[in-house]
Amino acid sequence: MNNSAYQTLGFESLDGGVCLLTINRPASLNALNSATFTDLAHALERVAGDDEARVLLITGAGEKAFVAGADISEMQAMTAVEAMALSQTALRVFRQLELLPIPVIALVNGYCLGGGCELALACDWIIASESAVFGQPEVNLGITPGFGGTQRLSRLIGPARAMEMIVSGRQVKADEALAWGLVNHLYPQERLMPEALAMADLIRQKGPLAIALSKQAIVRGQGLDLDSACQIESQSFGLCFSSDDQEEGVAAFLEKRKPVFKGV
Ligand code: DAK
Repeated sequence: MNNSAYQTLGFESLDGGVCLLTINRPASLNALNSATFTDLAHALERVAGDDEARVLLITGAGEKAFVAGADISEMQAMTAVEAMALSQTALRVFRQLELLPIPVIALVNGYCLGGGCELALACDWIIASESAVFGQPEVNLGITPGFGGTQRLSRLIGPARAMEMIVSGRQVKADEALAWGLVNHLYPQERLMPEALAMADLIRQKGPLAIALSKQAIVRGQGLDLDSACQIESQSFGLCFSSDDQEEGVAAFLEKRKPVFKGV
């Protein structure tokens, strides 16, 4: 069912708790403008407040691009103060995305450049079509990445590879992105959505609370030293033992049946 009311996004609730967000500005290869960030913030609130939501998929409309960057036409007349305000908005929205309590998968179906690559990096992992192209080409425009790219890209693929991508602005093809660990899996374009839905189906059968706590430990642990990060894990682990889901999961295993999790 398409229940989208957005100017720049498609928002659909599919069966099995799957939410699908489609960046929908195909005439500009789904470039992110200010309206997109407003729409995204609102849509993410909806997802966060939806108790039935289990997985969020994010993709781009059409077959040519996931997102070809921030909208360059909007940048032309921007003052320094406006540019920083936009960067702050984008950082806030991408962090909102990163902190959702459900897994978020980016389905990269073509160009994934600049702000588009930064959007994909704020998702939990990326799957891509074999023809996808990644890049941080901001240096071509005389600017730096401004939506978290210098940090999230370095953390994911290491500083040397991130440095190469960012200072050269070169386009990285899908197979290289896979080898570098930027992408988890590559599929033919037409398999991208079915494979994402199959993964969503697998996730949906697991305990939602355990998923939310695992995700939180991974995301919040990224910025911490090992000892502090492991403390988050330990507390999450302990918390699970106050949940119905933990009782159900263990009982189901011992009774040789499938668990029925409720997320509490
Ligand atoms: N913004 C606006 N329009 C774009 C666009 C973009 N990023 N990318 C493509 N388009 C538009 C094209 O202008 C064209 O529009 P029309 O001429 O048809 O009206 C249409 O999409 C189709 O594009 P092309 O005709 O160029 O298609 P091609 O197949 O020939 O080339 C391409 C595809 C992806 C290689 C090419 O379009 C391209 O190089 N696009 C730009 C890629 C890029 O440089 N992206 C921006 C990276 S920089 C900020 C913080 C961060 C950022 C910005 C500001 N602040 C804090 C203020 C981040 C910036 C970036 O993302």
